[in-house]
Amino acid sequence: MFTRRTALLGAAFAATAPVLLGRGIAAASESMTPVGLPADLSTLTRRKVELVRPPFVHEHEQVAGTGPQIIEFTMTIREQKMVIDEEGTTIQAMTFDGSVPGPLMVVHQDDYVELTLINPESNSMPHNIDFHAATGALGGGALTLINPGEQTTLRFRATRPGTFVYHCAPGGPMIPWHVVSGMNGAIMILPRDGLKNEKGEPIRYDKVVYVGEQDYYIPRDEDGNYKEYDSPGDGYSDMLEVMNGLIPTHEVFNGAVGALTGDNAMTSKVGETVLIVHSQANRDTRPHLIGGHGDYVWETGKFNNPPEKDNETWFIRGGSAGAAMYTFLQPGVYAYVNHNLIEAVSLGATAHFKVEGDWNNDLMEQVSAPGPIPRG
Ligand SMILES: [Cu+2]
Repeated sequence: MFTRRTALLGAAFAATAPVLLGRGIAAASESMTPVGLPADLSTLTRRKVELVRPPFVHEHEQVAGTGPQIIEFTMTIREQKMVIDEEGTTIQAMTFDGSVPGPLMVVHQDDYVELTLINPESNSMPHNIDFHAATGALGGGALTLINPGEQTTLRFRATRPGTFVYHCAPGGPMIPWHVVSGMNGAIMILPRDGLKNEKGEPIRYDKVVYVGEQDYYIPRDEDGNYKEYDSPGDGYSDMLEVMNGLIPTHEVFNGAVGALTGDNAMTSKVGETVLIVHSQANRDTRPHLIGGHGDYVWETGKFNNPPEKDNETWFIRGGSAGAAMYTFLQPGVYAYVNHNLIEAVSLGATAHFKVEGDWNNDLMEQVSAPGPIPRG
């Protein structure tokens, strides 16, 4: 039967099938219902978690207080126009739960992540979700492709601890287009007994923040002004052209230039230990905290590996999420940047931490203020 579903999905895949076949991942375009023995989860308890907007992270225990559980999440896909810089440039964004990046999900190793993904009728595109943390079926992408007006529930076991990206991956050029239109986020899977330092000793954070870095490719008109579109589909071919040049017009934290600076700055205080989870679903980046360090850094984000220590800058590979832990030692405003400084200053990849507390003159002191050179 020819339904609206097959019509929409058919349209999406007609454009993308040659690319998929060419790369040998044709399975992506076939509807697939895996057959296996039903998993017996009857002894597990369930817990519902309300997701929150980044840079904030939902409440969670660092050390699991129980055995593995089924953790239930719901995300609604929102296609929405967003302003992405101070000049009012817009994008017809595609988002998980209305934010770029989507919310950070936190579970423990061996928990079951059970996500209900909703694609409201008001949207225009099919979407899905590929969890880098999950095993099989394109990270869940093959099982979650939904049209506007549909929803689906996916469950996977969080077998590997670490920070991992999730993103939309509907096939062919739709994949990078949806990702650079905002459809990405991260999940943090904590070891059941919490994080550990390089000696295997337990360490804790007082606060966790989630910074999602986003490259945008906004088309310009003949006069060089950024173009606006009425829907994501309207801008598709123009944006594909800019994307294929591989030079982003914007490189931002949490969806827009200034989303984490000034009044939107993240906050901390001297003596507080902050875990910064940083994802980039598409492109390499190199976070740096100006005037601070990474006390412990899991560059690749995978907690079974000992953290690096005392980093000045760390590398987040495109398509991954890393985690850095730092205890602030001095008050002030710290810029947290992508240390490609052109991207930080000219393209937008800058955030601020406002840190309260007392200055430590032993760590740094202005011995004499700037002034004229004394005449000899
Ligand atoms: Cu999508």
